[in-house]
Amino acid sequence: MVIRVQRRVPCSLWLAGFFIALLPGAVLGQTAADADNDGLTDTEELERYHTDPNAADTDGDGFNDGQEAAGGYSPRHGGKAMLLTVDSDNDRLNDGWELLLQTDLNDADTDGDGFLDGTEVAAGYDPAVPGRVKRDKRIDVSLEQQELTYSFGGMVLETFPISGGLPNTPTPHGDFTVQAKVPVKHYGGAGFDYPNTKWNLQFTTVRGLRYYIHGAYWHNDFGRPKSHGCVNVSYDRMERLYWFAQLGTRVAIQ
Ligand SMILES: [Ca+2]
Ligand SMILES: [Ca+2]
Ligand SMILES: [Ca+2]
Ligand SMILES: [Ca+2]
Repeated sequence: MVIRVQRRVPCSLWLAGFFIALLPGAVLGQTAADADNDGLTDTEELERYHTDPNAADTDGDGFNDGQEAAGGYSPRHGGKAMLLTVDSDNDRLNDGWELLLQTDLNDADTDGDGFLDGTEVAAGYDPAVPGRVKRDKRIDVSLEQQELTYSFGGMVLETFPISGGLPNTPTPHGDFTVQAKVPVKHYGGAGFDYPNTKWNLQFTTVRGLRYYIHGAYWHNDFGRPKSHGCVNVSYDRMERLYWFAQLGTRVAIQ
């Protein structure tokens, strides 16, 4: 019986089995064990998500931990709390970005250098390496795709649809930087009036007109050109991008 099964195993699987046999049993056990069968390994639960490895639904909201994590929901905070909108350790860095940047979502100062994880990211320093180790921030806008991506140290934090300029009021192309952060602005012109517009990142001035990436509360048509030349972002996303961006952060618009 055993011999028959072995004969059916392809050569590549034989080799894989050989190398797996060389691994210490403890390592195999750690990486594979999922005691509560919720889709997250015990190690992921203990070291990354800080969920209960023996309870499939740590926050008791009816969805198991693995389902929630895969869908971008927090397995710790119940209901429809998203990983991007909760901050388990109150260090100003949301749980979603902590997982991406491999910091500890339950330790406010992962690298133990005296600065909160969120403070380090806001200032452009690596929160996982002690001291002042700089990481590159950049914002990329594709007008063709009507999409914005921003990254920290090469790690993409978010990608989402935007609304750039309409054909008669195009968004400038080029390599820019964040020149000013303006919390609230009043946009107005012929046929439009948008007071109290939040989270405005100025990136260039052309013929006396200042151009911004900013929140837009007056439409939900992201993914299609809509603006008078600025880059419109939905409010729920713009607050995080505004927090992330610093004066001098690169803005590439193509
Ligand atoms: Ca588990
Ligand atoms: Ca749950
Ligand atoms: Ca945090
Ligand atoms: Ca730190």
